[in-house]
Amino acid sequence: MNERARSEAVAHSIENSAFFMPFSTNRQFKKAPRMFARAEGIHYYTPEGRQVIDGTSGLWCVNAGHCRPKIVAAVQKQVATMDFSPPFQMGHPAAFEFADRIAKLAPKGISRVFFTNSGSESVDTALKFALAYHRMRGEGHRMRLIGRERGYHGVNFGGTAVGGIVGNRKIFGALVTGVDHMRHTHDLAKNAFSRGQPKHGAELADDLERLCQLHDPSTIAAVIVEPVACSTGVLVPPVGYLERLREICDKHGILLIFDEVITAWGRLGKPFGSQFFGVTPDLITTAKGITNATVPMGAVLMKEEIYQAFMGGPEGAIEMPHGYTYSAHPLACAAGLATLDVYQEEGLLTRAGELAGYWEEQAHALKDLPNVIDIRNIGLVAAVELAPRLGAPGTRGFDAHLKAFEQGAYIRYTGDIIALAPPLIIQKAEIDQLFAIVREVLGSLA
Ligand code: PXG
Ligand code: PLP
Repeated sequence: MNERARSEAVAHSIENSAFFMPFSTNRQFKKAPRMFARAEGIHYYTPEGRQVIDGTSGLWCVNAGHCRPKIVAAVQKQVATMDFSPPFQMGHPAAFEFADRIAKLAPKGISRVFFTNSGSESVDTALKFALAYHRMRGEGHRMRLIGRERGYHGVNFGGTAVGGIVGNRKIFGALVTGVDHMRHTHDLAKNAFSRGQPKHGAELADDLERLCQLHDPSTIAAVIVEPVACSTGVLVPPVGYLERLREICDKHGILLIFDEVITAWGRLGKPFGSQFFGVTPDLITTAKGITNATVPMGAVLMKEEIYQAFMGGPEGAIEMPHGYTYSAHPLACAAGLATLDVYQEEGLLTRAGELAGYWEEQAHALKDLPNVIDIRNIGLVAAVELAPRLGAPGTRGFDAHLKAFEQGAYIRYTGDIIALAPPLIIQKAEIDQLFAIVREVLGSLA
């Protein structure tokens, strides 16, 4: 087969492929596929060999950059040594070692780790832990779960229910009962072009107090928020907001869960976003960067007192009837241990803090471009919000994504918001390259 015949055959097989792509425009995509074939460092390469700078760390997960030799070698060695080990009533050493190393990096007081395989599983696991914890303590009347408008907590039933993105919820029926939502914190009128945390909006946390008055606090088990809501367009918490949520939860005996699927693993310049903001939740959900995305994995971290609440029954009893076939999978643990080595050897868990000032300057320099109505940033994350086209919201964001790919940068978009979060190994000159492409793309958009 010659080159042309081969590429036509590939195109035909993609257009008719059985693959139902997740969260994608299947028909549109299959007619004009955008494919990656290889990755290294901060770059992807298309099947034709074109280099594309990874502006979003895959999906906010490849924090140490792609195909890091140490992580690759660890996974290769593990798969040839022991492919799988049952996690229920059996163990393998790497699972215990990895949990202990994670606990050492966690905020003070957070000392125990439960493994899952994704952020979505972490969220549903944490919600179940919250309900069960209250019940263990004789407070089984705490059944309500509070999320926030515009929150993203993955796609399982619990996470979809506490999530606050309408399009992700509306076609899935009643979801989970007993869920309510606080208002989101996005306020362009007061906070547009904030650098780091916006000044206005701490009082939005009082929405939790309002829900406490409505439902009675004794019915509420937990509140879950992303410290920075990244998927929904990088909503940075106003100064004082997270502190206020913590206060209200303490006052009413409600558990506070921080969903750190994205904000952990150095994205904000600390191991966990909780440490960056100086607010400690009761439970933390995470995933993604925990293994540098090499092997799927997630985790729920919890305070010692939550763990201890489960340890009061007879010794022969299973303390938590919950877990996944692949919890603490040997390949994931091997990848995770090697990932922590790379993070620590290269100082990647604090590097975003060193780059944040430069990153912020480069991001906000896009302010003069047409249709830019907001720029926000924190750690090594930035978003550019574009005015929607009249009658066609979301098309400007999608066009930016397409054009950037053509120009050599992979960037995420949600509606008309562009989100940037490159691997933490990125160099200043490469930050310049990324923003040069974004500038050209946004400048050329109708
Ligand atoms: N919680 C948060 C805060 C997340 O960001 C999840 C839970 C779910 O994790 P899993 O591993 O089940 O996908 C996420 C995931 C995007 C994007 O483009 C963001 C996520 C996933 C896919 C795309 O912003 N976040
Ligand atoms: N469905 C069936 C029929 C199963 O047997 C299992 C696990 O044994 C599951 C679902 C759950 O799968 P996992 O543990 O991979 O989440």
